[in-house]
Amino acid sequence: CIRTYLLTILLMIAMPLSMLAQAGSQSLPALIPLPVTITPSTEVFIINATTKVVVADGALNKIASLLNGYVLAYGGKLLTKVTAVPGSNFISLAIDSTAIPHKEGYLLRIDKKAIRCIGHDASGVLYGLQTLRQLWQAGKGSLQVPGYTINDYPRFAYRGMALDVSRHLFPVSFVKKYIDLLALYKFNTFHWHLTDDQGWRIEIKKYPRLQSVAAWRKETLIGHKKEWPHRFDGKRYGGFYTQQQIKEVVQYAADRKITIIPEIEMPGHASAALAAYPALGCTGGPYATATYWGVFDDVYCAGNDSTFVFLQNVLDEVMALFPSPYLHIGGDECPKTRWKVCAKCQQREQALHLTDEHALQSYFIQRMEQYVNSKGRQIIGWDEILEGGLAPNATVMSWRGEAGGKTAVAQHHPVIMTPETNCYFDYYQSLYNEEPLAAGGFTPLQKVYGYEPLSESTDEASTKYLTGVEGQAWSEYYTSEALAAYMIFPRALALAELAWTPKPQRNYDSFLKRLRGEGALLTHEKINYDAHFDDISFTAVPLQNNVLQINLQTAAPGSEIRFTRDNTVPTIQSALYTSAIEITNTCTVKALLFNRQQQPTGRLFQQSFRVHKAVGAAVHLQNKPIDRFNPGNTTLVNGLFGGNRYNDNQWLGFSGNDLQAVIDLGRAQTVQRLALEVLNYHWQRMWAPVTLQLLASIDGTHYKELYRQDSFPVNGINKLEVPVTPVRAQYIKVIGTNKGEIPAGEYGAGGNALLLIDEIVVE
Ligand code: NAG
Repeated sequence: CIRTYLLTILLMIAMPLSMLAQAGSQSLPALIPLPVTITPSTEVFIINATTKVVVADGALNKIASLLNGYVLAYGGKLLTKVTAVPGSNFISLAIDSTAIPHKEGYLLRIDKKAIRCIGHDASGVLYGLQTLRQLWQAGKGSLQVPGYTINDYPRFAYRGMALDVSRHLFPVSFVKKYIDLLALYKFNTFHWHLTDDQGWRIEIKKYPRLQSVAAWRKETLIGHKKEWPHRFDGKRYGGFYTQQQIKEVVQYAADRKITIIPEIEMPGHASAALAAYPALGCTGGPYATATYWGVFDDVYCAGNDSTFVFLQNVLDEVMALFPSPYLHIGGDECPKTRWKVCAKCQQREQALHLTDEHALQSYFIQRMEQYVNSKGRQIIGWDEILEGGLAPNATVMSWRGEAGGKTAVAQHHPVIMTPETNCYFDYYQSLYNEEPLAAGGFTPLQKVYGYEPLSESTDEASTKYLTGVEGQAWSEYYTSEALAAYMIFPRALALAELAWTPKPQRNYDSFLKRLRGEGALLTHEKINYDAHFDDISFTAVPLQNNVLQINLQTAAPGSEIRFTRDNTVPTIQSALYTSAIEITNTCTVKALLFNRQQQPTGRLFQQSFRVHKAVGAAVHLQNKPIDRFNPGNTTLVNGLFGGNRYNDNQWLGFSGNDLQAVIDLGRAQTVQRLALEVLNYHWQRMWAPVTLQLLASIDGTHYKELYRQDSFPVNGINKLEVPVTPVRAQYIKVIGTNKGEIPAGEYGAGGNALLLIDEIVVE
């Protein structure tokens, strides 16, 4: 079609330039996201006290004022706005949708006489200025800008970041700062998660108890929920944004070309609202605003019409505050426990011939969608809204992987991808022990950067309905502004580049180089970002004959790694890492980075390896692990134990089938000890096996049971160390019976339990 043709032509023009930029990536300016094309020149423009801002177009007045704010913040002087173009020393802002064909696109030209910023629209102009803001070097009273011609436009129309203010509340000042940063990195959507079990954060005038009751919780859980017994801080916690504050934030965001999508959760995650208005629940309460994290059985009653009246009234006030064409109405994690036994819900199901509670949830969402649509707005929901049938006009936010997104695309619904494996910024970002407490998963910067939405599908429908990506900032563990910033940045920058920059131009090494430059800007913006992205990382490769090869890596330029294996902290005298280390005994490798001045930098790397008889042995699995937990069979024998950042690529997971692994030691040996780990973490659908058996065989046919265990009491990682009467064996078999279907009343009830296992130690 003509569009693809034009696109191809454009790409042909764009490619050589961008490749030029790539080739000289050494000299790429610290721009994030990387623009489509950058052409450097040798000229320099100086922004000084006499520089004029040319704004002929009234629509750009506010943007010109923003520019002034940025200039002032970086040590420049207030610039005078004019309408006529002077001979030189000016920054001109203009909209020209013919010259700049892409929505939100811009052309920024910097030479010694002037800076010209032309946008397709006002957003484009603003983005040009955000690029400018990343280019200039602050001086005393003036700013130096290196000469460039930059032609730029976004890859995706939807570029979002969320913030959960229910679990922890952040002041308006923080929200504004966040919006500033989102604009700086060319995001155009802020998804504001305003209600949840642990607190209702938006003033709704019609329902004062949402302010006096739902906005408050008695106390807050300390640590992880899986730790037992639970400990609470004993401090009443809460608050909410007044409608006046919300208006102020909405305006603030609009000035920065950011749309705010408010989220009002339904039918689940509703404990706080139910605490205020117990008649909205199936049992009538009493209920309390939740004091810990997770999923709660008490949800809005779907059989009670007053639930819908309440939610419609709430949404009326919400729509009056937020001009966004989209409203997020949640839809995730709604247990059906109460609905199953609620007379009103059952009556509704019968009256409407609904097959089950999923259909009832679908009815709930569709009824709300109808209402929202009748007000000229559209809904967005988490991918659970697919279950039981999608509401006709809904947009799906795919978080439990990409499956929901793919299904919705196939049904021709718009989709926003935010798979938790790559886009959840409440997960740990490194395997270092000193990371602050976070949700269980592991999402390092590189994994965010490397995400490619719908990578396998190239058909037109997929690309057409995939509107963009979003990063999630769930705040269970964001106990302060500084911690929130630490968890969100720089992962949000990786996402920004994924959302904006053309796919062929994305390159992690180039990103890291620019990120190091960007650090100064983030520091200037007083953002407590996580600066550990150059820390040492490692891989462990089991070789034959029980040898373990350890590779240490860092991207830090000009740094060297020194390491020890004797448990001491490395010094400048310790061994220099030049190539892979081969270890043949159980030990802890400690390593440190030393800079050009031979000073240690970064955090101390330490990792224990258990070298045993099965390291490097062949592993045969009877059943295939599920994709999400299938880092390869050898991870069972690589001397490393899976950790509590359960997607650390060590655990092997089985869903809908049993674990049956056979380790072939290559020759008969004496075995006197076995060890392994299984994970029991029900809130993540992870269930230890019903029965675990360890067997040994000399010929691979006749097995003898060495050990059997039927209960795994630890909430979390169950570590088994099993001394056995010495036996000659070449084959070790491990059988774990899967829990199967998750029982009623448990998280994910009715779905498949996950059986996770790591490292089968044979000694
Ligand atoms: C999910 C919940 C969310 C929670 C988060 C923590 C979604 C759509 N729902 O269980 O309320 O804060 O994970 O990672 O993410």
